[in-house]
Amino acid sequence: VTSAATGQDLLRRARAGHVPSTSQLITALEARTPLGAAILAEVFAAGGNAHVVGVTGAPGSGKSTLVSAFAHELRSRGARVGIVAVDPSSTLSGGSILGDRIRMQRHVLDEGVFVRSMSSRGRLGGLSRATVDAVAVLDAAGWDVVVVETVGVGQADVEIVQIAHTTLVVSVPGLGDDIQAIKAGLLEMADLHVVNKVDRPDANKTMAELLTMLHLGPQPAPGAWAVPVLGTVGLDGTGVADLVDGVERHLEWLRTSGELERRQRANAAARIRAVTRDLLLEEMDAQAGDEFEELIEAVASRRQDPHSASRQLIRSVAARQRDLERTA
Ligand SMILES: Nc1nc2c(ncn2[C@@H]2O[C@H](COP(=O)(O)OP(=O)(O)OP(=O)(O)O)[C@@H](O)[C@H]2O)c(=O)[nH]1
Ligand SMILES: [Mg+2]
Repeated sequence: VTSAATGQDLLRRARAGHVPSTSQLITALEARTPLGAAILAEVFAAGGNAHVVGVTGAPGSGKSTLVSAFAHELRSRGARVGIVAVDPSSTLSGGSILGDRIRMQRHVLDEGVFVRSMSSRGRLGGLSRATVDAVAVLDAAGWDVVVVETVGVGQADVEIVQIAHTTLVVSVPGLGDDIQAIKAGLLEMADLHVVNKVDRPDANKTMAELLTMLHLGPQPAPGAWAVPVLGTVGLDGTGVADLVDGVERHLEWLRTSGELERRQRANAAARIRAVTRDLLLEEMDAQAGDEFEELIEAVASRRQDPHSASRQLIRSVAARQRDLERTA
């Protein structure tokens, strides 16, 4: 049996609702097995129906707890929910992944919720290709809503916007400095602001501050999306029904305003760029070993400049690719 046939089999079963097949597909893509490579095109072609919701915000703001409550509410409305939790690359935690598993425990017996934790270890920042591929698998397998949780530091937040249709930025009451941090990086990327832990003091103040900050920006044009600020208690589900309403309203707005197509094009462009960059670097490492060493010498001794060295490498990689394709 070829990898492609096995892959098609897995995809067919995943699409029929077989959860272990979904899991195996994600693993195959993550491990870059031949099966994974063989099925990627079909996975991609089968997708495009899921509502992808990104959740980001400061560490410990309650994202995982909230995502769990969010999934619970969606389940009660009949949706099947896939969750991809990207663990920060921290060596401290295994703990954090475990924590996510425990918080997500209530869903373990529910075939309508799928939870996958992934480490972002080994990345300098940003979403790994494995994360993006996991979202593609869940989408292809027919999960209605796919939630991606990333921790609110660095590049991953910027990139979550590139795969999510709707981005939630989670903050918590009472941390004045955090609001400043949100102002710096996360304010513009939120489609909905969530202030979680509103059972704590100063919740109203924090929500008011966020609203003020949003109103300091340019006034939304007529027909534009007005970013709401919603309060939640992830622990007991307070405010979560309103949050789901808001997220569904946002999807509706994306569809009717034409923004959905615009975002899909922007996402496609970002993916092509990211994969091209990754592939070039990989190919360079895999194929251009000796030439790379020579160029390092040449540039270090200033016989050659870095630009022309880089161009030369890209040409070599391209030439080798052509050779490979001809012999394949
Ligand atoms: N008081 C209160 N505590 C909460 C609420 N939601 C979550 N917590 C607590 O906040 C802590 C962190 O929650 P997590 O869900 O792990 O937060 P997180 O943002 O996913 O954390 P990281 O993924 O590690 O960044 C836990 O102890 C939760 O029990 C809430 O609404 N109110
Ligand atoms: Mg978490």
